[in-house]
Amino acid sequence: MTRAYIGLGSNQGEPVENIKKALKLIDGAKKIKITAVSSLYLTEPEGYEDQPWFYNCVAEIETGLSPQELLETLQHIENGLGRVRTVRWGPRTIDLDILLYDLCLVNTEQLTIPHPRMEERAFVMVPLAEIAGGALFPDGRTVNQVTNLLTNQRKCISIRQKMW
Ligand code: A4P
Ligand code: MG
Repeated sequence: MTRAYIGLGSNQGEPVENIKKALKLIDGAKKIKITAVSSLYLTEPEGYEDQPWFYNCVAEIETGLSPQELLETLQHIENGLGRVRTVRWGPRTIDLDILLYDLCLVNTEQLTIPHPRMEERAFVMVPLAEIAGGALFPDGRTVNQVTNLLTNQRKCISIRQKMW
């Protein structure tokens, strides 16, 4: 079994419900168990700013799936929750990103792990640090160390403690 971290985000439809449903589907998927979930955060949009604020959280899982299999499972769940891909970085019912997968570095056409933009994003690093401050990046830095280097000032407000 491998420990991995998934970033969840939603800003369309009913974001809190979308995230709750996604967590249930992740935990119910073959060879995945959720072991921790951060608080829920209300976060200022990044990348494409003319869209509603996001709801974000991070889940820790144990999985017997390979990184590629995990991506396929998460995309299946995204599609099941009605995700339609339009604008890159634009509004979405649910976005599920693989942040870290043990200490693995993955660089394929479909998959980059650690997630390439996570280090600069408060909406990823703050919830991740809440549940896994001591977790390691493949280069040996801890999540807390990377989080302390954040210069991004976008707002990230904890709004609800128990999502799981
Ligand atoms: N892909 C590559 N690496 C990964 C990975 N580690 N995890 C590929 C998941 N997917 C990965 O993703 C596009 C492709 O990325 C996938 O087909 C997969 O093969 P997508 O989910 O279809 O499209 P996207 O989410 O629009 O693009 P991307 O690049 O994943 O966007 P981001 O970086 O996830 O940004 N602001 C706030 N406040 N909160 C947010 O959650 N999210 C985004 C999306 C922008 N701004 C945001 C938020
Ligand atoms: Mg994505």
